[in-house]
Amino acid sequence: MFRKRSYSLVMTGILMGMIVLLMMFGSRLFLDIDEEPRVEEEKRIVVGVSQLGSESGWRTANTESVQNAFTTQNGYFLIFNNARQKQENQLKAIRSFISQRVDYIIFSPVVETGWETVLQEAKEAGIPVILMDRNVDVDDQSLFATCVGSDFVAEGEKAGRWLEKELRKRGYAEERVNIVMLMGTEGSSSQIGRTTGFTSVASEHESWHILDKECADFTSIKGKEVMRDFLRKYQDIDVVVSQNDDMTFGAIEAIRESGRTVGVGGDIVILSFDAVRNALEMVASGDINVDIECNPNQGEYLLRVIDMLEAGEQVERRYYVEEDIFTIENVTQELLQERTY
Ligand code: GYE
Repeated sequence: MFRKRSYSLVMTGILMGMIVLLMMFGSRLFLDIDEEPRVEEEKRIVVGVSQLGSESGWRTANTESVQNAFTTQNGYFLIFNNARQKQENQLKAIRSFISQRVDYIIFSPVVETGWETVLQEAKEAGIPVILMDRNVDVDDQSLFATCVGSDFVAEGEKAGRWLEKELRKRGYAEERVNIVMLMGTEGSSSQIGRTTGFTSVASEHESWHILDKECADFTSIKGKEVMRDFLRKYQDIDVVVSQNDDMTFGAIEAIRESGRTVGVGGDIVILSFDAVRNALEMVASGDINVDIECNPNQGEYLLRVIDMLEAGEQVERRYYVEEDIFTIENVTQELLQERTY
């Protein structure tokens, strides 16, 4: 009896031991399986990107460049938000990035003013902010780590210098030239810079008359509307300076509908900005006289900046992307084929 009980006790002990071992081993297995990706995820750098909208071909290319850079393969977790051209949406997105404790905030500010409070909040949370494409107008420069984008004043000046040369070439240097300007989103860096750059060159020429300048929000629809108004108001427009390709497409439609012609050999000279592929095709066919390039491929630059910040290196206050000028003379078939946007 005694023996029997001790036998069953031993058996129960062995059985329990086996169950415990199985549980330990089994749970170890499960832990190993889902622990590994969790470690990987932990190593990823979380980046919150507040894109200002999707108003233009340029913007679509810029978004693609960012999304192609901040991939999981590159070690990132990207939280992307499109603000649809509204500052309040950007403020909301940035605040949500702060509450999610992202590692970096990248944002393309729709306008330059009104960012102090939210940038202060990011600073207090210890999250570095990198500006992309456009700038902010703040007194405290420590509110952002750096900016990656274009020199918009230089772009505007390039347009002015090109017109100067073109008029000289045509023998019109001293004659009256009537100019209208289609401007981008009011208060945005690209609008401010391109306007400043172009008007500073214009102010050197007494014969240049800027008849009007109006905002058309960088969109094709508004570009067409504003151009239509200009054509109704002014009979003698010689030059259109349009601050992006999308507005240019709309403006050219309006000009043609009014019975006038554009481009090389046409009634109205067209100066545009961005140089997306559709526009470059129109440069090649002579419909747009000149396109001042604005480079949307900023993802790679942003990756490099974050690498530097991660390594504790000092970063510059600004990084400018490389940009060119296109006319019928240098838009080749190869360039058009290579253009990814
Ligand atoms: O030129 C325009 C876009 O800020 C450089 O914004 C950017 C401008 C670009 O909508 O197409």
